[in-house]
Amino acid sequence: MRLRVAGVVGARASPPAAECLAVSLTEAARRCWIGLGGNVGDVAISFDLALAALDADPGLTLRRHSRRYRTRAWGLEAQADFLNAVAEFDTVLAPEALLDVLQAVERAQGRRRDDETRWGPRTLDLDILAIEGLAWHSARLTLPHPRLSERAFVLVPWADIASNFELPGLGRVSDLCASLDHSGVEAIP
Ligand code: A4P
Ligand code: MG
Repeated sequence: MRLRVAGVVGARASPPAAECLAVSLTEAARRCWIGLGGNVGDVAISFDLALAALDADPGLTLRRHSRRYRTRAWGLEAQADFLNAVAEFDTVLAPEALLDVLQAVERAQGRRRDDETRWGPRTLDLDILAIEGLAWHSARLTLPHPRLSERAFVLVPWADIASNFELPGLGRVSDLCASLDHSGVEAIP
């Protein structure tokens, strides 16, 4: 189909709009990885509902997800253990549009950012870990996620599903994962 369209483009000054749209949507789909975390309420159910809501979004297709892990709190240690996982999607959304979708799903699962402290307890946290082939920096969003290489609670589940993915300038997920202490990160049977 794309070859046929390319032939048509060569034969005409401008291809029909529908063909242009089909080509640009095909080319815009990118793989991305979302980190899920939480330690308030029934987090396992929040994860199920969040994955279903994200897969139902027209801009996202769920490909697979990691096992779930019980993890010792990082950053602010005097709080309950977290549940963590990583999910892989294909997306046609622009990076900040993807962040908007994630934050809407967080709110639907009871997240109230105004009541929180940084790194403190939360119902559901959805972080964009990386979008393949893309680096991004704005006031709202940094990609790849700036703190991921310090976090076993991200890298251990990520290595379940994308151990060979190479983060430019940082290395492979499996190598980053191997360089960290995994204590306090336990797969849930
Ligand atoms: N933001 C910038 N880049 C991104 C990105 N790549 N993905 C901005 C998502 N958001 C990004 O996020 C604050 C703001 O960061 C967002 O509004 C967005 O505009 P937040 O989720 O409220 O995070 P935070 O607590 O302020 O800080 P940070 O460093 O992003 O923390 P995390 O990653 O959210 O960590 N311990 C364990 N064991 N497991 C956990 O899941 N999570 C946290 C919170 C602390 N300790 C934990 C865990
Ligand atoms: Mg976050």
